[in-house]
Amino acid sequence: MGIRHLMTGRDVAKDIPVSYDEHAVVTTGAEHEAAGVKAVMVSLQRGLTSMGPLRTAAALVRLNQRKGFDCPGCAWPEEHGGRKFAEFCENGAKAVAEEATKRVVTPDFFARHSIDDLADRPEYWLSQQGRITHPVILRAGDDHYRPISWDHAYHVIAEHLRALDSPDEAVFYTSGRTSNEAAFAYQLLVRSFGTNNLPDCSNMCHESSGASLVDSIGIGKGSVTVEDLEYADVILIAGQNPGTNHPRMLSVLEKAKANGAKIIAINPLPEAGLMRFKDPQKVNGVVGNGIGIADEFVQIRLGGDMALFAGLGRLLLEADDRAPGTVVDRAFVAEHCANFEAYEAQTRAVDLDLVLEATGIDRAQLDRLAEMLITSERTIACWAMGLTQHRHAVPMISELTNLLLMRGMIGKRGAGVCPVRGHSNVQGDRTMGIWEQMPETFLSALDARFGIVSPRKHGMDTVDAIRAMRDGRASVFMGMGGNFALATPDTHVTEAALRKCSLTVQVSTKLNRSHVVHGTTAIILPSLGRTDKDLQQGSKQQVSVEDSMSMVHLSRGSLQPPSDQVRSEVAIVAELARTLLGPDHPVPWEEMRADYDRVRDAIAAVVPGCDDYNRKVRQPDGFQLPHPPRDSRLFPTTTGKANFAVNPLEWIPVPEGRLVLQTLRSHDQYNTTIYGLDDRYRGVKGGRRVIFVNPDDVVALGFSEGDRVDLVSEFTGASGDVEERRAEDFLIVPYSTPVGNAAAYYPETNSLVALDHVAARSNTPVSKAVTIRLEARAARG
Ligand SMILES: Nc1nc2c(c(=O)[nH]1)N[C@H]1C(S)=C(S)[C@@H](COP(=O)(O)OP(=O)(O)OC[C@H]3O[C@@H](n4cnc5c(=O)[nH]c(N)nc54)[C@H](O)[C@@H]3O)O[C@H]1N2
Ligand SMILES: Nc1nc2c(c(=O)[nH]1)N[C@H]1C(S)=C(S)[C@@H](COP(=O)(O)OP(=O)(O)OC[C@H]3O[C@@H](n4cnc5c(=O)[nH]c(N)nc54)[C@H](O)[C@@H]3O)O[C@H]1N2
Ligand SMILES: [Mo]
Repeated sequence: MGIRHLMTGRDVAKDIPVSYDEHAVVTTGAEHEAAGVKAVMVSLQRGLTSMGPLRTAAALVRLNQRKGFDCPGCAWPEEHGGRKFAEFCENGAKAVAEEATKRVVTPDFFARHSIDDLADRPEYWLSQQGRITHPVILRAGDDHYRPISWDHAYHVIAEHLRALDSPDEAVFYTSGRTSNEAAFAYQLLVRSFGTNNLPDCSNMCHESSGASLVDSIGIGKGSVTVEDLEYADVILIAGQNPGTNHPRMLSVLEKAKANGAKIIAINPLPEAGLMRFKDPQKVNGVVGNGIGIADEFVQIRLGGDMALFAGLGRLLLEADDRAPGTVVDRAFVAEHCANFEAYEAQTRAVDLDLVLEATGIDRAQLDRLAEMLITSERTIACWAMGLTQHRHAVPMISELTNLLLMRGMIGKRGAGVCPVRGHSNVQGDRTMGIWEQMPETFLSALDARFGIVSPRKHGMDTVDAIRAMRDGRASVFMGMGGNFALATPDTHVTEAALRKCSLTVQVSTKLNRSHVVHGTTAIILPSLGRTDKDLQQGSKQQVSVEDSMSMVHLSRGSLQPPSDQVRSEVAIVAELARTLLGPDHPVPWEEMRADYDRVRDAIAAVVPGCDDYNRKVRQPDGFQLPHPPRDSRLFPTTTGKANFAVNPLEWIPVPEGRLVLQTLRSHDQYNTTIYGLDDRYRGVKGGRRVIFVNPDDVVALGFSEGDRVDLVSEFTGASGDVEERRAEDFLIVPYSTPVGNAAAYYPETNSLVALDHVAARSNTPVSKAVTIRLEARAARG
């Protein structure tokens, strides 16, 4: 029997275990195919358990439909030409169930659970308590969050912000679910207040892709559309696990294959979605054996991709020597590219033995891959966190772009670069100005539109913001969504940094670690999510989002929000702005809150490519933002051409007796939100504290399957000293991964990632290459 909450009529969480044994892990052997009937069953089951039958039906019929809401799962685009009924996947359905759950976290909940009690709870438990229904405050010295009125909450925040010596002592984080309207309003508030401290989740995600692509092609976004994938001859998928993280991509890949495309999967792990796939939307997918996705599975060593791309570059140049002009697209290179000669000189000298060592693959496979690239007339390169979260991520991605440029594979049908974004609107948030270093053109347009003076000094990104809070240079933290405490690296350092703040504010849908790791005063502001109906003064509002392929379209939530005390992110920003900036501030905050069309008018005036925004987003499938390389082979770089990048070759040798660890997602989580304790595709059930190790390493390091170990990371800091960090008690699971390379789940392993271990140029934490040693639990007594 559930307890009905009086105010909302929703069920209070009742069936989440209060504690569970994280080591009750069962391994069942990895599955080699993704989706299929099981996926549909899992999604329906999750929906029914957390939303009940009516909300499940209401939610799933509107998911990714023209008049419905954008899936809060990933940023993979919807297909055009009339979206299919039920364009959803298992993990999209889980993301919806997670948000549209009927469970609620009420003021009663906070009265029952002290902050110390909550701080001891596992993240899974916190995630599963339900939607937050009321604004609450934890006052200095108090041990419970208590209800607070919205107005009072805004006043407390404004007082803390005004008390700072400089606006630069405040940090305004954004996660990637925030709509374009909310993001635009938020950056306008922050810049009106006087700082560019706008770190976002992208700093930990595709920042390396942006940094690399801006140099290479002049714009930090992907150059292909979904349709392009269907025309491609060859699709590379490097460092991405689409079966779990972008499942709808698999149906597009299936179509591409039916049209004759060959797929090269470059990954240390044989991920289920890359090996075989059954489309749950199709009868043959449901009953048949599914199709093998990868034509070539390149089981690469962690961080070996740069060497792979450089080695392929050399083989392509040599093939061109044998048949001049057939491999290198001389006309494209001459007309559109700069720095080819330097690239050619460096690439001809690449040591192929080193390439084989760095990648761990054999020469025959390298030759086969080169042949595939040579014969392909249309090549697309897709990638995600396996490339972006390395020390050499930026040059690694540039090396991949070099390969495409050499063959003229940008700005034509069926070819191009495709960084596959994570959060459903992370790309849109950037377009709207969530960035600590927006260009002058954007800032001056913003100033001209509103008569404000935006600050010009660049702000802090995520890693710099943690350093600033740690060192007392920033003391107010506000998070627009996300889970800063747990998504960031070096958990102990980050938690201590947040605890030093005078105020932490979280705008959230659900409870997470960032609510219990708090400043002296802490406030939680509950916000509407993507699926919720958004009424402002009785009139229904819609928001817009941008997907991974620059398509912008509307999203309309339709479900009953968790309580009448939950506000939209736009409303929260506008109301805070009025309190903080005063009634005479030149931005018409109240008008924008009351009618989001007014926010969109401003977007049209300020954001490049968004003119006539209100009309264009209302087109049935929205509209596509301009992309000069894709649209007309124009490259807005410093040279005005596409630049071949020349960088010293880097890779990751494994020190003696050590392993290089990647931290990644299970099939049952959304970033720090843990949906469940199983990773079906990798054969893990009932727990998350596991480390996947090559069977030969298990033996060589003196362990056996099922041993419990501590993971100790070793990082050489600036002083030259080796710093150690420890994550305790993981179960060894022998797994198919290259010798010397291991894998374990994020966020349990974030404490192992040193704050200073970042990608050169993008400052992205190196979450995919942590040097560790294993220590037997028993040895420590
Ligand atoms: N269901 C679900 N969907 C999600 C998310 C989620 O947590 N759950 N998160 C969203 C977000 S924010 C993001 S950014 C994306 C993340 O999507 P992914 O990037 O697919 O996520 P990861 O789990 O980090 O997986 C990284 C993949 O890269 C491989 N890899 C690791 N290191 C290397 C390397 O050095 N070289 C190569 N070639 N491969 C490597 C890993 O084996 C793994 O397959 O997904 C988004 N979608
Ligand atoms: N070790 C390691 N660390 C990583 C990564 C990794 O691969 N390895 N990946 C990195 C990547 S790619 C990313 S993107 C970051 C993710 O970092 P974040 O985006 O900060 O983390 P999430 O876990 O996605 O945030 C989940 C929380 O967002 C809130 N939320 C959800 N929907 C909404 C909404 O609509 N509105 C509001 N206001 N709040 C909402 C909920 O309260 C929920 O608890 O983590 C990074 N950290
Ligand atoms: Mo991400």
